[in-house]
Amino acid sequence: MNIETSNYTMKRIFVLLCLVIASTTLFGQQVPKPYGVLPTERQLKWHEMEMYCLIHFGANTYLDHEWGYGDEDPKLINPTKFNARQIVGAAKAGGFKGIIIVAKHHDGLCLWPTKTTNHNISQSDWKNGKGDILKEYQIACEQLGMKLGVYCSPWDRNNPAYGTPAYLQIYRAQLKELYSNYGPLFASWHDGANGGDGYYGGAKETRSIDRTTYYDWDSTWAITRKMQPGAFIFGDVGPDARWVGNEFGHAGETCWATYTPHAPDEGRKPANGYAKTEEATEGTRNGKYWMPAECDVPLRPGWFYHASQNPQVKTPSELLDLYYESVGRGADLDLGLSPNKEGLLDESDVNSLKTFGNLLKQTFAVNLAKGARLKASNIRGNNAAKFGPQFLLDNNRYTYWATDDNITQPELTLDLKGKKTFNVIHLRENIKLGQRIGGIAVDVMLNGEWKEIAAATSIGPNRLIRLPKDIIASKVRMRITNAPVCIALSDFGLYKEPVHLTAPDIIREKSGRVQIKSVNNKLVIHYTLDGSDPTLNSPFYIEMFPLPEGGIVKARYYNSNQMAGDIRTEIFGASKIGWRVIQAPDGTDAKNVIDEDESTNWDTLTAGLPFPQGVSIDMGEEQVIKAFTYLPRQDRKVDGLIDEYIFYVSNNGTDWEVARKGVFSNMEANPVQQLVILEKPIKARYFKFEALHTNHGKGVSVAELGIIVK
Ligand code: FUL
Repeated sequence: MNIETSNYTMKRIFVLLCLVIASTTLFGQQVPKPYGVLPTERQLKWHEMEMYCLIHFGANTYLDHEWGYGDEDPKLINPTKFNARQIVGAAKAGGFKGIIIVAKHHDGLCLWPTKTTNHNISQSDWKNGKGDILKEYQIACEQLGMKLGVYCSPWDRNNPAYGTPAYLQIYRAQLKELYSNYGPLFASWHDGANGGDGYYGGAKETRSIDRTTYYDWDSTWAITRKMQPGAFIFGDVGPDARWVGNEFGHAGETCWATYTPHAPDEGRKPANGYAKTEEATEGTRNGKYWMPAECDVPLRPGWFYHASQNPQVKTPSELLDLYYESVGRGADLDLGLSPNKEGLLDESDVNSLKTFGNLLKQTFAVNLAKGARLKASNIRGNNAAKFGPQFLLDNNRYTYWATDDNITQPELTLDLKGKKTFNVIHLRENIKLGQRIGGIAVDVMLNGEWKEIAAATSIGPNRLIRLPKDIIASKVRMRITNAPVCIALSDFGLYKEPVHLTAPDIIREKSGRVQIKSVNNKLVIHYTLDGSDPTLNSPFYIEMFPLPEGGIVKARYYNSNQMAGDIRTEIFGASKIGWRVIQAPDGTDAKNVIDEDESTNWDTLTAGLPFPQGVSIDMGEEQVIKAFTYLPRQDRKVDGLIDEYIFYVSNNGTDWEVARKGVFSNMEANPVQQLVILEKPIKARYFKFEALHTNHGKGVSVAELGIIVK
């Protein structure tokens, strides 16, 4: 062989070798093809946040309202002790990563000194008209390492131009001020409540807008993108995050990050305030957009502060439940905080946040799967260094275990090297490659056999499975049961939620007696009737007791180690024993409004009756009525929610005197009990509650009515 031929052969061999090496390594290194629509960088950052807060404060705080009409005097606002650090610090202690400030709510009152309208904080006496609430939050966020976002309500019940094209320019100018003066924002939040009656500069009329066209959202989003490229935009239909469709804080058990929004009327374009939001709770498998769900829910029943709701601050365990039902299902949690008239969060709110934050920290401090021997049924291209299951345990959301293209139902076994006790399972996909997995199951080895302990559907950015009891096992198996393509799973965790005693339920029976329900007979219950927090020295609860005038009942569990649980507080109105309905609209039976049962309603929805529609009650004896309560239907259906009412009293059941007339706001999104305090206590034996209007105008549906005498 001459030198030339040998050179030629050598070259060919070399080229061939390179090809072989390249093809094996290429295959072994080729990342799986992304599946479906993908999140943007901005959305990835949003997913990483998981939890933030939404802060409502304004004229409503002083007037005990949820929605202002638009004619409120800015002078009402005077938060003498306002301390943004206290509020931002409490959110941080709860594990939240940022706060969104309601800079302007539907009443149009701007909490920053805007140049766009006089209806702003500079017209108040707070800091001699020199204050800027947004600025103080910005500084507090910077100091505490928290992110800042803004909510500027598109619906403005104060602005005279609302409903005309001129208002749109004002609204955009407001956004521009917010985008320019408060540093980098992480959120631009836009609610869907739009149009209706209002002050509108003195016009006092109803203004409706076409929700699909009026706001020309695309042009507004272009401003947001240009001025605040890092901010995610929230709305009913995104574009970056969608409303989950309720204000209870629940995502669907199955919840896809992808979503195809639909308009209520076929063929029309969905928009903010004009979408079939009930579909958003679950989202859409293989949906058109990456538009994950945000679960917004207030820490108290309402979004604004109401002293009457002080006993109803959600307990740490209730917050934990919400966490599993939102973040645990791949959504983000947006928790509403409501500073009081002084501009501070009440101590009970601060404490609940703190205990919740500690519970989260304790639960997720140690991944019990760490250190396990892992065995995967398949590893992509046999390339363990790049796609092995060890990446499930490295605390990195984007490194992952992947399988070969044709392997869609792999298994992973974990030898925990000894018995471990856990009650929470965590899974996460590398969502940079899309939402791929549609079902998983988890087994543990018990007496030499695999036993399924959990199963779940959508995984995506997060899936937390809370087990009903502790599992003790040394071998765990995870099976992918449904995936259209090969998997790219980034995290697997086993955790132990610490023992934390939830609060017992307190109910009043039809008999008028109060019952404190125990879920566990190893726990004892202590309770109080004077508003103080129960301690070990408070009376034991043994049996039901009467509470004829109503009042405040507080109860909590203690375990044998004297560990105290969360406190449940219930406020009862006068007992309804001896009450009877003396009048209700034709053909309807209204007894359910006084049966002490939240799950039964009186409704006139199909009766086709004109408004007003009311029910009159004889309480059997004279009472001193201080306030009344209206509990709307609690079955999550949205017809028959009363938004305008009259409350009458009478001493003979025939001659009626108006005691209060008013509106209930935000009933569709947040149908919680409404408490209306009368201007002065009134003595009467009869009362009548009349609906002047309901949300869809069809008829009424009422779960319960009550009166407060103490
Ligand atoms: C809703 C509003 O109507 C409520 O008042 C509250 O601000 C909530 C967060 O969004 O759409």
